[in-house]
Amino acid sequence: MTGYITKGVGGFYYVRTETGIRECRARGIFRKRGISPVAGDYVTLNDEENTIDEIAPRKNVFIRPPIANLDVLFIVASTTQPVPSTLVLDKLTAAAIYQNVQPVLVFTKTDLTAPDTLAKDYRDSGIPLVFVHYNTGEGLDQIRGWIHGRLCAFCGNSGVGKSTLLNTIAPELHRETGEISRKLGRGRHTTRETEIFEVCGGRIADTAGFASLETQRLCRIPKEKLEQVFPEMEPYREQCRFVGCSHRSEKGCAVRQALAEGKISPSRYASYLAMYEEAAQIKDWETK
Ligand SMILES: Nc1nc2c(ncn2[C@@H]2O[C@H](COP(=O)(O)OP(=O)(O)OP(=O)(O)O)[C@@H](O)[C@H]2O)c(=O)[nH]1
Ligand SMILES: [Mg+2]
Ligand SMILES: [Zn+2]
Repeated sequence: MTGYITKGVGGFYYVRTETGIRECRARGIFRKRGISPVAGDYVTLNDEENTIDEIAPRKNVFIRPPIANLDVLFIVASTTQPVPSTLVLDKLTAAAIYQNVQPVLVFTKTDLTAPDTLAKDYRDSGIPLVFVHYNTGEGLDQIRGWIHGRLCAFCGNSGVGKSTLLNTIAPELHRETGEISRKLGRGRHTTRETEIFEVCGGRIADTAGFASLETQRLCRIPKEKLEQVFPEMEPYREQCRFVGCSHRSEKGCAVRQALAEGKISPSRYASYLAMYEEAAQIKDWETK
């Protein structure tokens, strides 16, 4: 029988199969090989022994939070309180793309402050944007559309409105919102297991900890690869005069030309430069 892992707790794995959820153990062989099954893994079960016998090749895998085969990462940011740092958003979108995950930027609290600046910063980024407005319902169908048929997760700072959004699109999850979540939730959230729920014709991984994605080793992007995780550079980077152009100050740089012509956003380009400098400081052995 085959299925996917919805949750792993204390050596037990809960596998959703055609006939419902099965509680299983993993075969010892995985530990010997240094592989641990995680939520999102597609697995083959041994029906007699009730063990996971095989893990299908993964599209991607994260250690913290533990999840595999993620399709979409919703990066939720608020137009006001807490005001987003575009550098943090750009690191998260870059880390997602680097791990073969589609980032989707979701802007909340558009009823309080118009998202004009953010809209301008990301208009040409090549990253899908969703503006959520609860009074008009704007954006909600777009979110549901992204979830349909995919495994998705949400990340973003405390207070941006992740739980509020989840409660609107999937009320059955009963997320705590506002002060209550922050007063009661902290300790529990950090240790909580990843769990996958089926909603809106797709799946949501209920997980905490993607905020630190950019600091994780798996997501450290070598400076030469940074141009690949800024989708808006794609049309220009082949046109630079020098092969291996780092798009920082070189003569004949088509990316800088596009920046000068207003085709690439200054805030996105500033993030590229900052990330390039950071990546240049990391020694090779640290990225291995
Ligand atoms: N006006 C307005 N308030 C919002 C919106 N989205 C969320 N809020 C409010 O912002 C506060 C924080 O929302 P939550 O959904 O709890 O935020 P969260 O991202 O889940 O926060 P953590 O669980 O701490 O990570 C709550 O008081 C919400 O009612 C919005 O679009 N407009
Ligand atoms: Mg919350
Ligand atoms: Zn260049």
